[in-house]
Amino acid sequence: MKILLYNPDNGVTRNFMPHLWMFLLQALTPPGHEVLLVDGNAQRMDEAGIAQFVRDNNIELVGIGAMTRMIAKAYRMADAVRATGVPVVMGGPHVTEMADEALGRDGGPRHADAVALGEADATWPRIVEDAARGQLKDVYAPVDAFGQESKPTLKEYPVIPWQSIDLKQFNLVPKAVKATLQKIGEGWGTFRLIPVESGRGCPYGCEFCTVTGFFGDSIRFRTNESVVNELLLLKARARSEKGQMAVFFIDDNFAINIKRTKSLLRDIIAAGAQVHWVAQISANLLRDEELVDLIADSGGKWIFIGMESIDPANLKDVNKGFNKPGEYGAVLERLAQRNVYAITSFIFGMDNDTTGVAERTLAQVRTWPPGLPIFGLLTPLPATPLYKRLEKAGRLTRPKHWQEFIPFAMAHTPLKMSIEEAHAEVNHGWDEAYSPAALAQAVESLADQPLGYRVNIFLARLCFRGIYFPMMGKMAWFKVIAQNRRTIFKLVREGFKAGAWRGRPARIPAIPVPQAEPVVAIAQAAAGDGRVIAFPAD
Ligand code: B12
Ligand code: SF4
Repeated sequence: MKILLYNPDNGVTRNFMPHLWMFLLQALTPPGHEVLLVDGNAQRMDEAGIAQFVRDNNIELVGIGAMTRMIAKAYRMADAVRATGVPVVMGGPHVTEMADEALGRDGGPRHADAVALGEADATWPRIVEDAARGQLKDVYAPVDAFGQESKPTLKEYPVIPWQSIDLKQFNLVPKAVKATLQKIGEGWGTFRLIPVESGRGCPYGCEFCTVTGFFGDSIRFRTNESVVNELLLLKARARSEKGQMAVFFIDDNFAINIKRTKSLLRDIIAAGAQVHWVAQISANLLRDEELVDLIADSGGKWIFIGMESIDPANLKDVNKGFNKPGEYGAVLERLAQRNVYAITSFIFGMDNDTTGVAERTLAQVRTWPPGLPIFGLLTPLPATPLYKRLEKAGRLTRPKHWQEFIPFAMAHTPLKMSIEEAHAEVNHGWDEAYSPAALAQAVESLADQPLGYRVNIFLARLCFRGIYFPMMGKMAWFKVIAQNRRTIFKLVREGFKAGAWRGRPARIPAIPVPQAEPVVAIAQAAAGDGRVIAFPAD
């Protein structure tokens, strides 16, 4: 059977990273079937496009996975596929909670022939075999022989054949400069950010988050050996094609068991499996100096920290009281001393927020080492404790907000400000944090560092700007470049000074950039491609 696994685009940005579920299910597909992958963020497709693709490639089963925010598009694409007579199976966090919606059992139209609930590692092979026999069931639940919910232990993790998977659609290096960049250093013809998981589950149960409900509160880990081997495979692939590879450890809290994280990082170092990596770690776990040393030594460059709020009352409200705003600055300084920087994520529209929350937050951010702040709005995702609380209190203004997804739009009214005021706060946060003045200041704060570091933070800020202000197309990029011309000219001028790119850094480069390339060339290359980066609110 020929199977297509499809992930819909998020409708706003182009994602910088493929989705792990596709590679995982591909690796778990029983022999004898061919699996094609299409990530809508890398290859945009509309309803007619997917129907054509299915017909042209004689696809016999389509699997679609989606988060809540892409579900409306996912349903439209599923409808288009089903209209061709090909069955659709859907999975992922949204349909797990809203299976009746996907199956048309809630009075609405049916979008999926079958739904895979929860983690599908064990059910996917059954789904494929049933589909091949033409006997798909409506619902596949991960249960053991006694009907009890069962979760994969991850001890027997499949080997994803990174050496042979077609990764063309995920190359972040624009085609126009690929050949030139291939010749620089060890080669920059490709640059990919690859998702790797080392464990699943989170015991913290923050009110707005689906993870504890979906993956459970007990954590399961892969063996160190299996993670190290995967990194070695990725490194070998990058080397063989004269390119670069970085890894996003997508664990929800990569250091949730500090002892185990340290042992994994030590094993990575011992095996020479270091790659540049990004991971999500909560601030409370970054108090450990030895852990932070190991993060830096094993290739850690950016840590995503779900700070959410600088107001302890807000944090308590959403069951995230373990975050201590008073220690955020020290945590970031500890990372920066090792040249590890942070993506700091904030949520506005919490119940204790009042107008001016963005400016109060920015005032704190400005006192910290340079990083990548991101701002979102509190969103009641289905089946979360937050959703249930707001529903019970009759506070949901758009109970099925996912059916008409609007980026950065609230679905309930916060207690101390209006929805419009909350939107204005998010707008102010992005506007100020990514203004030409803020970008110049971030670059300036690394004045004691070799030029490459300043180029890194500048480019990273430019890309992150695109999460809120989509920069799709050349014109949008040229406008941004024009607005930031002073900083660019300054960097270029410095680039021509003898020794500007050398010097012993007190800090290690953040995002790897080919150091010999003038910054304008890199920025223009990015402009041609228009790709931007998006990160979650933990
Ligand atoms: C990595 C990640 C991202 C990446 C994007 C995805 C990517 N390229 O990998 C980035 C960093 C960009 C991101 C962004 C966001 N994310 Co995110 N992200 C994650 C994270 C941490 C890991 C995803 C992952 O790979 N998991 C591991 C795989 C194995 O699990 P899985 O995807 O669930 O797949 C399994 C099953 O669901 C099932 N399955 C999944 N799909 C399919 C399809 C079929 C056909 C079948 C049969 C089975 C199946 O089988 C898989 C194997 O068991 C998850 C949390 C988590 N632990 O999952 C949040 C998560 C998915 N993100 C979430 C959210 C809310 C967001 C944001 C909206 C946050 C924000 N406020 O901006 C943004 C959206 C940005 C955008 N522009 O799209 C929520 C989604 C909840 C929901 N109900 O939709 C999650 C669950 C985290 C949370 N806090 O609740 N995210
Ligand atoms: S927000 Fe992060 S720490 Fe909180 S439950 Fe979700 S994954 Fe765990």
